[in-house]
Amino acid sequence: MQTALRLVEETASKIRRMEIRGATAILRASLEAIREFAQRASDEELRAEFSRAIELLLNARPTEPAVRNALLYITYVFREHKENVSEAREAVIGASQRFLQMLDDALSKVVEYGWRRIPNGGVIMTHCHSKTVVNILIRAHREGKRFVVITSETRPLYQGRRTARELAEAGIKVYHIVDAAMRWAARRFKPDLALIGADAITSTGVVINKIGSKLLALVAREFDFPLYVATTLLKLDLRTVAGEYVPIEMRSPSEVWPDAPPNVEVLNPAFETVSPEFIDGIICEAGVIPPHDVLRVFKELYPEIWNVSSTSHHASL
Ligand code: RI2
Repeated sequence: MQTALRLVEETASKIRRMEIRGATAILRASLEAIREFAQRASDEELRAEFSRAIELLLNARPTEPAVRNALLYITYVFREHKENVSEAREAVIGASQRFLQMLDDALSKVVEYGWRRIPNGGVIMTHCHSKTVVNILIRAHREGKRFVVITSETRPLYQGRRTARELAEAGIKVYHIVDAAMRWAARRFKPDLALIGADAITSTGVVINKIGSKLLALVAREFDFPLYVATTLLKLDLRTVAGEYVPIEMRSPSEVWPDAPPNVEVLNPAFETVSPEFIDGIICEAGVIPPHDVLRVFKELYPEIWNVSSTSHHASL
């Protein structure tokens, strides 16, 4: 029989291999895994393996602060009840459910604010695959707006194709380009705005997103169209408040060039930063806000998560 921890290991490995990808999908899968772990584990296993289960999910991909916020909160709840294992079980299941609900509520608000920003008759550039961005664009289309989207393929794993396919299936006209053609496309199509997702946000409003995002920001600056980031603030990396940097994941060189000749060192950073001066607005669950406001708004929206996180930072200082 499979142990409950084995199920968590499977989810963590799918996240590592990027069978589950996109910050929101990773958060959802991690929450579901920990909820299932709590539902299935024996009393003994829950007590002995809870921390291991959390660690497996935390370490699956390093640049996933939403997962970190959720799992830190759930760990806090578990510890509060750890004297009584059945209470601890209920508390973990309840907290996972609450977080999942919070995520759904947040995303539907982001879409609600986001679709209104899409200009009718406009041209929109995006990069990689963000479920949040795709949902906004599909909603705008359903609301009767007509526009064209330029998607870039997003080497090395081609997530841009997924974006192109999902938009096209929804009836949206898509032009698909190689990443290096971003500037060419901007010159040719004169976009009205760029819209990207986020993997992480820092306390000062820097956005971390798929490699190539800064390139798009520079193109938007050169051709004078705004760049918006659509994301729930649950992706705010609260360690950045305590002075830490967001780790940028370096992935395997084999994703880029599996049989590269000896002496060629292939580098494969997954993400890069887009600083606040390149961002015209963060489309989040509180509306369209300036990047420098993210921490203040986060504290207002999610005081419990903020309290747990600041307590754990103070403990480690
Ligand atoms: P949603 C993706 O990263 C992309 O960088 C995308 O912009 C971001 O997650 C957010 O996606 P990866 O997991 O949460 O493909 O909006 O490395 O779906």
